[in-house]
Amino acid sequence: MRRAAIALVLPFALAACHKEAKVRQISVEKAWVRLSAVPGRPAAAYFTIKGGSIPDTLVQVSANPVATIELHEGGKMDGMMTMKPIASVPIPADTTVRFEPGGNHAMLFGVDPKVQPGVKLALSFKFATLRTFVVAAPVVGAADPAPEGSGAN
Ligand SMILES: [Cu+2]
Repeated sequence: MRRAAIALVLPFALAACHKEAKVRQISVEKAWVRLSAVPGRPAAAYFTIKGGSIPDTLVQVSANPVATIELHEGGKMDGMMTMKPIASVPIPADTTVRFEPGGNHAMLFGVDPKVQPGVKLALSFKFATLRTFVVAAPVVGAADPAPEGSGAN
């Protein structure tokens, strides 16, 4: 008798628990890649990271057809575009962090020539929590506008 009562109560308890523990996960959106005008020169990747309920840190971006990808901090000094490599990028909780032209970006060195405008490049994003996302990033040419819906046009 007692056992049956517990069995009845348990599903409700689990449901309530589930609701309260609803944690928003970090997400990577609107990723895209712009190739260099000069073959063999590095390409740049842009994307938007939406922080989850728990702070995290972007530590690596990688892709199979790319030899090396560095995170770069972009800025301006004396009217000139500048950039420098950064080891990681903190993603505070509930904060949107944008990597966009003129600002922070990922720099793609040694891009396989088969990566051409119109294809999608599978970019892998690794976070300090070991969470990893793979996002299909549309590739555009150097003079092309940013892809529709990328937030950069
Ligand atoms: Cu750069």
